[in-house]
Amino acid sequence: MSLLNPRILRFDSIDSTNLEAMRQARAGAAEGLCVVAREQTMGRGRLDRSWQSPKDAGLYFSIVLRPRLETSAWPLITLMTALAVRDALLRSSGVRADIKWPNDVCVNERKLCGVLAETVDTKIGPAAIVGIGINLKADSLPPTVYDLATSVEAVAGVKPDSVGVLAELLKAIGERYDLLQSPQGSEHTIREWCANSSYAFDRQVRVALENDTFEGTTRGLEADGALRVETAGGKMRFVRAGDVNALRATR
Ligand code: BT5
Repeated sequence: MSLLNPRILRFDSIDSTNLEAMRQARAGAAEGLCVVAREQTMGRGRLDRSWQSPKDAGLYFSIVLRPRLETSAWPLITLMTALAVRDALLRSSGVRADIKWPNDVCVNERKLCGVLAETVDTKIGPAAIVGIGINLKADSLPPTVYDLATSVEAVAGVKPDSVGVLAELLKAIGERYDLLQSPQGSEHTIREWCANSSYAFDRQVRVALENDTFEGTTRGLEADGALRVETAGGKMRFVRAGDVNALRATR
């Protein structure tokens, strides 16, 4: 998918770019429609959590995709997007970021970006709504997330050029999405993810599931993107939803 000339809907303020992209998809929007807002009043994370989205402090972006993928491969869209964000940050701002399973892009264990991929049924078939929030400015993060977040400005030491970040993001999503849908695309995406995430192998983590918490060592990804975690008792568990946190830092 070439995103060199995408259709971008821009808003000064909106509830959530994901919600708007979902509304557009339901109304028949084609693949590649993008929504960008200067501020979100109801920015969303996973599991009904919120994404702090102060005005002009970050990039708040969503895109409508209509993937030609087996349903089992749809979770790879989140991993592909995190890779695209990593590419875009490197090319636009020289920032080297880590990827934390499944949807965080971090620097020094602090969250620089979150990805929220959702699915929606529409008259012309199922769509994936992929939302990306990237903190750009250093001084705008609210106290609630101050300790766990960072921004491109804080990491790069200069004010980021948001137009340049968006341009690289569109390019990187186009490339990574094409690769994911090509023959062997799933395997390729998983290999690339493992090569670019310090969480892929041999990382001591605590996994928080909806009704359970356990610790173990990461052992790569399953074909559908699930994180393999080996417990102290030698049992392999496959994490498909939940939060993963490192027990100690490596980078
Ligand atoms: C995410 O959820 O990280 C997905 C965030 C996706 C945001 C984008 S912005 C454009 C699009 N439109 C939307 O409405 N959403 C998407 P999760 O893994 O559940 O993490 C949420 C948690 O991250 C919160 O509970 C906070 O602890 C933390 N958090 C909230 N705002 C943050 C921020 N600006 N920077 C860093 N961490 C933040």
